[in-house]
Amino acid sequence: MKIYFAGAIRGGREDADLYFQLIDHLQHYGEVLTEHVGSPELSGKGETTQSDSDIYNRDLDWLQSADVMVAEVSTPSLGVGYELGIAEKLNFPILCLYRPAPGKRLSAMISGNEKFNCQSYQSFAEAKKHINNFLKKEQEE
Ligand code: 6K6
Repeated sequence: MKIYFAGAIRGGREDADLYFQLIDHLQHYGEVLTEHVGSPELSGKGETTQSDSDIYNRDLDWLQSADVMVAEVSTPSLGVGYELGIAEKLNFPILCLYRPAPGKRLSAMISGNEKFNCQSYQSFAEAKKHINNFLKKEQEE
């Protein structure tokens, strides 16, 4: 199974450690195409030797080859929102993980979309349960 993991980069790296752990768990189910999203070395500037246009084209190719998408959407990110919109049109299963926080609400464009399986969680263990439920179902199909 090819898994596209989406998480904030220029949107903010506050959850980078969590992305790393989620990706590690996802790798039990298949190939995570976007392993770099959890990289601890990657700053919020998303600095790289690659041009933005190379990053965009490579990520779109990966998105088109993916079987499922898992997005961590607690940190608002234009890139993740864009990827979710494309993934919806590609019509594959999408899990959105969200950690509620005081004074913050998930965008209605994500929580209000029936095509997105949105699940809230408080702990890493709870996030893993949502991933297991989602991917075990996909493996059966
Ligand atoms: C080099 C090494 C790691 O990251 C880089 C450079 N930047 C990016 N590389 C790959 N994918 C990226 C990069 N910047 C954004 N993206 C994609 O957009 C990822 O797939 C993320 O899910 C999403 C993050 O968007 P922003 O708007 O928060 O940056």
